[in-house]
Amino acid sequence: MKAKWLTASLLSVGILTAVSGQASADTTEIHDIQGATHQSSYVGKTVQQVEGVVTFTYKLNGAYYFHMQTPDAKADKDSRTSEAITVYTGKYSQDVKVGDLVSVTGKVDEYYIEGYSDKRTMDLPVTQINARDDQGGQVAIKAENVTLPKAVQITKQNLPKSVIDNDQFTKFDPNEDAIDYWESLESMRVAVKDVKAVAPQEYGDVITVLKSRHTDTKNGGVLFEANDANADRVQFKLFGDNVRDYNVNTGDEFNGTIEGVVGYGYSNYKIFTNIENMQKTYKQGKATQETTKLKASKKKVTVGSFNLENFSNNTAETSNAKAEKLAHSIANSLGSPDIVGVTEVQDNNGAKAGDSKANESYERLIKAIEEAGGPTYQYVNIDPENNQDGGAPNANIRVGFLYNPERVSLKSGAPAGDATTAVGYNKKTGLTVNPGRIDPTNEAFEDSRKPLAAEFTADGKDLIVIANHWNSKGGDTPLFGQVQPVNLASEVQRQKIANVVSDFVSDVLAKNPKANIVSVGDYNDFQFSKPLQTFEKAGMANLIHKVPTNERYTYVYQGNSQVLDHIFVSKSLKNGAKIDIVHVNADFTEQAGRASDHDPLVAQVKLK
Ligand SMILES: [Ca+2]
Ligand SMILES: [Ca+2]
Ligand SMILES: [Ca+2]
Ligand SMILES: [Ca+2]
Repeated sequence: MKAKWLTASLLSVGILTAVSGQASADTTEIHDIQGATHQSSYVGKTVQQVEGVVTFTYKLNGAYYFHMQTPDAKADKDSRTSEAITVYTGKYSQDVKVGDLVSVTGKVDEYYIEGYSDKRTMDLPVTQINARDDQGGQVAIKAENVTLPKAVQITKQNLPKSVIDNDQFTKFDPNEDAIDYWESLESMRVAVKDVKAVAPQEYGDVITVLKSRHTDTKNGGVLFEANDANADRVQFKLFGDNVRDYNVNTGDEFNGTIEGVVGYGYSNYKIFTNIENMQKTYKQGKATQETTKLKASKKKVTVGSFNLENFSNNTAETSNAKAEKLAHSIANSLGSPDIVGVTEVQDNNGAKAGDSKANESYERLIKAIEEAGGPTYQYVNIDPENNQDGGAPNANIRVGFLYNPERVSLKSGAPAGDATTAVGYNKKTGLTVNPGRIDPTNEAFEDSRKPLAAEFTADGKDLIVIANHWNSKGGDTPLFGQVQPVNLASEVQRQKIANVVSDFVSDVLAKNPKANIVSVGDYNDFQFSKPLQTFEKAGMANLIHKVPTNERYTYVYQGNSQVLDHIFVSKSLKNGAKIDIVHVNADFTEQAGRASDHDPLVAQVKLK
């Protein structure tokens, strides 16, 4: 069941009766406003002359903010109540600086400062005082160069390890729930010593864990698992120049103490700090881009899978550098697989205009692979109907195949399918259209990619390959969000898609139990998820289970290493099948060589 935190917390603290008389002019302290709760009981009230020391000043999206914190001598004895608050001053910067003791008058608000368009229904708000002088607010400086309140040390002892929330906000227990822990420190000065990055820098954020904590992956990341969302990740939001160009990769270390203030944005609590504080403690880690260990074999077929992250022939949107890096990955890092299932191939002009033809996009990639030393691939594609398959408007992302004609051929006989014709299977002749889309008019695929099936021939044997790009996780509520437990809203459609693709392979396997089938792509879900377990039950073994645990990820989301891209094989191919995830992207920034947000993978099978 999902519970709205707002309702739960309102009920639990009984704020409807708790506030009367608290907002008198000279006694209101920040910890009164914050309370031991996510939702201030002062919302909507004007507070007068609240005092605090300015600890951090910044500008976000054209608006000015500062954090102020109660001097230590006046703090309450309750570690659950934050002693700091965010002050919003609007379009004009108040002339305050770090170390000023200020007195602030303004209206208390729980505000969604920074986030996606759905932040009001997904995220947690930040308690702030609106001190805009054009809205009745006032900020007065009482003293300068005041000693800053002591930073709270974030340590292995006090940082919750495994629970984000386990009580739907009915209990405010910062010792147990990470979501309450960070809220108890909201806007406050904190310090953390010795951390290591579990993701590459992105959008100016660096996500870490304490250095003393074990990590799971070969490059130093932490795995997202069925019962472990790594509650103890520590995220930094960097301020300063060129923070989005800061080259931090998974496994890099920060040795020393980093101080900052706690904020929240884009679904996560973050420590706001200046980039210099990270730079002066930085030590490069050991992560390097790798090359597949699978050795080519004349008797076996290799099938790769690669999400190209919006690749088109529009050089204003897809740079030559990106094309070259993707091509190098396919030709060299993946060892030029005989067949590559590709996702997020856009139409020729990308998002610039409609028209879903993609011949130039494929030709661009094929030429780049050739120039990178790979074979001259051919491609298999069905153009979708314009703007019917989701993704960026007018870009018409779709799945397709590259294949090396020196190694495999597209099986002849059946006509090519089109955007709306469903592919079927005949035991004697194979796919009824080749290539063909799987049940493309089924409502399961509304505004999403239709899987593409193609039948190849290698050494006289037939192989059906399916390329998938199931609907994204958009719509799921965030881990550190207002809906607890997390609501996997997007799984509903993926389950429908899983059922349709499962029906297709079940039909093939019923007619031909020995059929060679490989299904690849970006399934946008985990090996332990219900949709992917459904697909396994249809007779498709997920080769991901064969990948060593420390390499079992193709994507890093908010510091959690996870598998979204999978390769499944039918029973006839399972024995002896090999798989390798080739880590060239997910752990790395663009400066370090990232070409896509996903790592590619490759499997090797012996056709029966
Ligand atoms: Ca307190
Ligand atoms: Ca708060
Ligand atoms: Ca709890
Ligand atoms: Ca287009």
